Amino acid sequence: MLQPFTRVLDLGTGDIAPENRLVRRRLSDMRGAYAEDCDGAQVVYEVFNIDVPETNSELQTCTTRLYNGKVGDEYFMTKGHFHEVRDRSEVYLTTSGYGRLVMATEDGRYAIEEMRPGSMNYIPGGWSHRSVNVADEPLVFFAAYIGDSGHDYGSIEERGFPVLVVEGPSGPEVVPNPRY
Ligand code: M6P
Ligand code: ZN
Repeated sequence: MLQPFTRVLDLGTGDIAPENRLVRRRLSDMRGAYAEDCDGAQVVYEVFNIDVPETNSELQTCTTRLYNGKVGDEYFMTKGHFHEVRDRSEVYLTTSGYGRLVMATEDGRYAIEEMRPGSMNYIPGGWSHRSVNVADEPLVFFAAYIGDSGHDYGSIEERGFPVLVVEGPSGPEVVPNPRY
């Protein structure tokens, strides 16, 4: 049995004190994710994790700080993943910034939900998920998911999501993904 514990989350920046593990993804880690080529050391997002055993009796929790920026007309976004254990669900709570949560099923259905301070997005089992920063400031959100979920990036790396979120003349637009 785990010992109870407390962490302190900075709602504006997403920093967790003390954090156990930091994942940092740069443009060079996102190659192939955008229609246009990207490369370089610029940081796209950071994930601050609180590590607990990866079992279905625990909840994994983390915050993501997704910076603002674009590659071509596509906004900075997370890689996106299915859970390895497909039926595992997840909850997001946005604490700062504005974005879109793009979700898709393996048979090609998709859903897009808004992310803004206070929004709680529920991601049911079976839906892949990617967050997209559509504003001029970092998007910060807290996530909690069942401990044994795992991350499966395979199919997303191959064909992406059914739709892309791009910057249009009057703001964010959802367009079909030609590669899907
Ligand atoms: C959220 C959670 C994490 C995930 C992170 C970044 O915080 O869903 O599990 O790792 O976003 O997304 P990705 O792993 O797709 O790069
Ligand atoms: Zn997930």
